[in-house]
Amino acid sequence: MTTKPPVPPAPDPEEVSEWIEAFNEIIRQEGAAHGAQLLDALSRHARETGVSVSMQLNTPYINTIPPENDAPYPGDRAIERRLESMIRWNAMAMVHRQNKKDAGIGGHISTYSSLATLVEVGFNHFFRASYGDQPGDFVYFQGHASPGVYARAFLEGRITEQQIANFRHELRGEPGLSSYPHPWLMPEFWSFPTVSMGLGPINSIYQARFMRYLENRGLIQKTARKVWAFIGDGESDEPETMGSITLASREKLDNLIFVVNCNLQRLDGPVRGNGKIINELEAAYRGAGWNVIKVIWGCDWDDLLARDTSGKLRQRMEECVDGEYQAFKAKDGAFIREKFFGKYPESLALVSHLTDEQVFKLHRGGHDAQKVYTAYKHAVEHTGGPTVILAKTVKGFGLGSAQARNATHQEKKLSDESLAIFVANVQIPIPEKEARDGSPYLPPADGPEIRYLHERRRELGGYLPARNGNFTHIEAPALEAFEDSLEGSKGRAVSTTMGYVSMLRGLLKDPKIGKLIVPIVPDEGRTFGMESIIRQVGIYASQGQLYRPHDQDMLLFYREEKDGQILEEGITEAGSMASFTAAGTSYANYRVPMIPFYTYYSMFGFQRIGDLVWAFADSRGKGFLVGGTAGRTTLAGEGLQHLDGHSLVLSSTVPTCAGYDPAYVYEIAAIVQDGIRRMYQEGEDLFYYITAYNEDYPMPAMPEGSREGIIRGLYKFRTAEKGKPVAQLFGSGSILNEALRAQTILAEKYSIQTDVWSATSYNQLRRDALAVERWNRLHPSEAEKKSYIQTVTAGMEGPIIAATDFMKVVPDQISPWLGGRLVTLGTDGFGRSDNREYLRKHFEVNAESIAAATLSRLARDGKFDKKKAQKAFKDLGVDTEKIDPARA
Ligand SMILES: Cc1ncc(C[n+]2csc(CCOP(=O)(O)OP(=O)(O)O)c2C)c(N)n1
Ligand SMILES: [Mg+2]
Repeated sequence: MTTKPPVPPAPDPEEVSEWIEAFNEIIRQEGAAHGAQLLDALSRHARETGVSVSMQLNTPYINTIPPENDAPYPGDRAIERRLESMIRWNAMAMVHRQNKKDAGIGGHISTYSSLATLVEVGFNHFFRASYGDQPGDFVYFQGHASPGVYARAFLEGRITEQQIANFRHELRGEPGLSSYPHPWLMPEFWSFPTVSMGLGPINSIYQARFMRYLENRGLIQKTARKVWAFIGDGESDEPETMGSITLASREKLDNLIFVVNCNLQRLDGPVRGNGKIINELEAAYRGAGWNVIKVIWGCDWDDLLARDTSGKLRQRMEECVDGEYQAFKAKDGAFIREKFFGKYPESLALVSHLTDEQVFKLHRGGHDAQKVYTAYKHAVEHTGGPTVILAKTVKGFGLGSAQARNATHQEKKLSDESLAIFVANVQIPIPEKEARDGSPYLPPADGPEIRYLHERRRELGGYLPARNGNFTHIEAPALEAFEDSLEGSKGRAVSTTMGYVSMLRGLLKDPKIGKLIVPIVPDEGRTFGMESIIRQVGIYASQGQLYRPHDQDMLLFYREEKDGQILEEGITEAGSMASFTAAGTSYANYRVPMIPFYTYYSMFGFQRIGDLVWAFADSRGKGFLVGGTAGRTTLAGEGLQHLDGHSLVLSSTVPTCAGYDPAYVYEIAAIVQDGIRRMYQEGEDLFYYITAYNEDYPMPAMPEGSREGIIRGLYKFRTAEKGKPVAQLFGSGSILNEALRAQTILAEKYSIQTDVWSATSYNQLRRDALAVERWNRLHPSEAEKKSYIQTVTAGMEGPIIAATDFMKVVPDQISPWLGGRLVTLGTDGFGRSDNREYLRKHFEVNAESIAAATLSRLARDGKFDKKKAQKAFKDLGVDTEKIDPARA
């Protein structure tokens, strides 16, 4: 039994006030900084002597920056207010009208209404569109606030009235507007897809780090460019949002500013009804070493706080939980007076001179341009680390009966009356009928507002958001430059992973493109034998190497350098994917066409961070994902969680991802060479997923004439030795070797001749066939075209037995064009811990299973004796009665 330590008696209040008085005296005489130093020294001393002092990560629930430090506002507040009202109106009207016209088309009005001031202050005073000839700031907008961003671009004349009328109507044969930020859909407007919660924040952190990487490697000029990320408070619960915040402080990313729109609500209700999200986030970011600026109260609270000599107002601010703060804004001034101020006579007295309406209108900090401006100014001037601004706002701000309600997020349209009232309130000069219809308002081009708007943007170097996908295309190295990979291993047993790593080493030496290569690994470099690359180009470390590594004297020591080229991300596949995204979109964001190679444990790729890959594709990212330790039977020993038999299925779901499953190193070289050509020379929006295996076997030299087939997905690797083949064996990746062994077994034991084909990409074969099929469907009066797979298989004899180390559905992708000839062997089901021999036997993808399956099919086709086929299973050791591995 444990006994609780006795609770010490609370300190005597008189004793406490004596200490406070003495401390105040020090501050009066020596200043606040001196006071802070003394306190620091005192608490350090206390800890050293064993006195436990609690860590204070929260500051009082008031603005971090006191009113006396408010920066003078540089803009014309009256004009900015009018502009903001117009933008608010147009954003809301656009969503409202669309839902009136097309019920259920959706859209959001409440996110932007809470965010408007936060982004408008940025647009008018901070977001630079360029730095000289260099690209400007990067702004990650909250995805659901897109209507507001469109509404501003409409006033700027960058989005037409027709587009506004086609918000969420992208398929009408006229330009429309995508629901959310999607570079794929609006490639000249959006750069950063953010609408999947959490992806914007993590991508923005790694973007800021990648900016430093490019600067430190001398690939871009150092500028004052910032990465701004606007994030929801609800979104902050996503692990991706805050999972990498220590990287930002560790890397001293003072080019990064997070603005958390703390409207206290998410979709269903309050983010922290029973607590305070701002305090929770403050402690987390402060603990992680960020500069935290809370913007909780607007200027109209300054006077109340100055007169709060009793401290009761501050006490009330501390006491209330977010559920109450939300309710205050959903009710009215009388309610706030009674429930908030009214709890103590002292706090009630502070608002006795205000009407209920004035009490209701006391601003939250995030709706006060002055407070927001001050916070932003401090943030951009802060050096040595990232800043987070926690801005308190009201969800659905200004939407009358829809403000701060639990259902506010889902509000798509207001009543026609509410719209008319809104327009009258904020003085948008449109007739009531148009207001009720939700017509957009465009003030005269030569009026003060529009002139002001353009002037501000001119001052800040242009318009945002804007994406420019043009870049100076680079010439891909010729295939001959990959000579080492093409000539085979001369009998030495190596894995495709090893071969890939040597190929990468060669590419890094390429005089033209070597410096553009970005090798990325998530603490798996040694697994893939990449130590030599670490030695060759070093690991990027913004501080260089502050220690002498223990293995300094060894050839392959752990080399960290300020201009190192490898991004060794540690154990974070999400972070590594975010780096891959920053690098793979660098051609558009920085005008530097970086070529990332992200090499990882294939199981922890698409399945773990698939949504980041989807956003990468949306961003028109380029580069190579390389799934090492691929294949459900090739990676020995690791078992169920590690054996990957489906990354190729998942990669096939991404429209711009070309998935390849090469068996030999020369195939990888041919694929990579063609990939660089297509992505960086031809400028195609495309990226690659390539599997790499760790089974060692001799790598043959590239056969004459195989290049096209490798790229298109299928080529003949070994012709039947004696006479005409009666069946075809397709193999991919390391299982191609099993197909080759099966060819020998069939020939030697059963006198069955077969051809063996390397199927490098069922994904490419299928996409080509689908496209041809579609054309044929749409053009019945014209001569039918043939897809590559149809052309190649037309001359083949007999059934096709396809074996893969992935799920059967991978080869099955081409079955519609094979007229029932396809028999697939694959690795459906959970993996096991064992060696390759037993794994392949279990999953029925070994040579014996392939040979037996061939005989079985020939028997069904009447080309082989049925009894002999049945006996073959026994002779070849294939258990016909064991449990189906797909369900085992
Ligand atoms: C990964 C993911 N899950 C769920 C959603 C659906 N969703 C859209 S907005 C939203 C609530 C957002 O709340 P918050 O982040 O607080 O933003 P606010 O609109 O309040 O500013 C949800 C759950 C999504 N977009 N992405
Ligand atoms: Mg919210």
